[in-house]
Amino acid sequence: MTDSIHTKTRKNIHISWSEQEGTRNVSSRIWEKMKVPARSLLQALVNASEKGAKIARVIRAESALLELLVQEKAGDQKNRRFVQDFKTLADVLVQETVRHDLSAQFPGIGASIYGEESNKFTNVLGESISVQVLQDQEATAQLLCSVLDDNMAAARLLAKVAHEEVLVDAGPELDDVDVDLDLEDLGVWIDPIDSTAQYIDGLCGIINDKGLVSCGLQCVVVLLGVYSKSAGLPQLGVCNRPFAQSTGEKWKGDLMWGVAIGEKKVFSLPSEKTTTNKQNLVVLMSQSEKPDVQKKFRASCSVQHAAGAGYKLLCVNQGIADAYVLSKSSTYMWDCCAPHAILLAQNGGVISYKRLCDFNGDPSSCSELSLNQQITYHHDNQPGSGSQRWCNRDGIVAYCSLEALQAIIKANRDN
Ligand code: 2IP
Ligand code: CA
Repeated sequence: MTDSIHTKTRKNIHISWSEQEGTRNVSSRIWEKMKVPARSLLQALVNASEKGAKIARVIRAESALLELLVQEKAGDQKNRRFVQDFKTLADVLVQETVRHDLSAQFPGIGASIYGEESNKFTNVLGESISVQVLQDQEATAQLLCSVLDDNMAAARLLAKVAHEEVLVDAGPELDDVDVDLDLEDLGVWIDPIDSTAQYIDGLCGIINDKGLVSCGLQCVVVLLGVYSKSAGLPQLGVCNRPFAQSTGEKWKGDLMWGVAIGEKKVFSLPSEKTTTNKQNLVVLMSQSEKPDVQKKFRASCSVQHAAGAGYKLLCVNQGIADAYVLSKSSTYMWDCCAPHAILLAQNGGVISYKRLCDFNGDPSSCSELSLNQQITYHHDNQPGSGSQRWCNRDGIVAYCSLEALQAIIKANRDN
């Protein structure tokens, strides 16, 4: 988790946005608060997620970089000068690239971007370097070289993709995102590479009859979520799978986004969800879920396992599963914020597992529970220390609709 501090963004500056996303003109018009069109921010998130996905793919495709990842798996040659491993550098580079690109387009937002990883790398002598994307490719390459044990070839490859321009067609639904956001109220959670264990293993998962993979590169997701600092609720989310489909030697990615700002709910899939042949409610769980919780749900649901918190959440977004139930505190705000925004856009949601167990009302009245008990993402309000401050300590229950939540309440209670 980075040590970002909330700093006040400037007032009295109005940033106007051209219809061509990515073009910014700062005018002297005075506004009380800095407003940004949600559409521009979403397009920037989509582009940044794709750059993150590219970095993840390049590392697996380029032998100079893959070797570093594989060495790490073998555990025999850790970076001699720096304590951190290459996997951490890959994560941090994705995170810092997103921070750099968003900050270039939205001045002031950088201080409100929080990621899973600290960007400080420390060597055995206790000297530290902050990994950042700098003003140009060469400067970034030099900085990366210093944490890569002077491996300039690897540093140049990474710097090249970090500085590439990426513009993604976010789809026709983007036109419906016609609301503004208050820049000062926004916080961003980044999980640069979720399912890192699958990423390092690098295997191709096999799709089962439910449309799911239980493990493999397909479970890797870049997660970018924006939340409201005042309300704590997620508002924009982009989930990008760098390895969605294997086409021979190459991987093709896919992404999904959603917007839930007050009454404005838009997401990037057709409203008709994927129809898989489901007879029972499909509930995703971690392989390490408590046996008694698994048993309880197995009585009336089809319980499926898959790696990756982000991937399981995304499967609920995609209609492949109806819900994801986790009784333990093993997810963090950066895992959930982005897919949670998409679920809210779809009239689903994420509540804590504890709230599910505590709810003793009629299951048909679960709309109250859903309306008032969504998990929140406020940065400063969490007790505890270290990364535990940002964990979802009471577990999570993600559901695609109120009907699914109702069925989950019944399954949890009846058995
Ligand atoms: C992990 C990753 C794990 C998940 C865990 C997350 O994030 O998604 O796969 O456990 O909850 O925090 P599981 O696969 O059992 O659901 P990361 O890979 O970023 O550490
Ligand atoms: Ca994660």
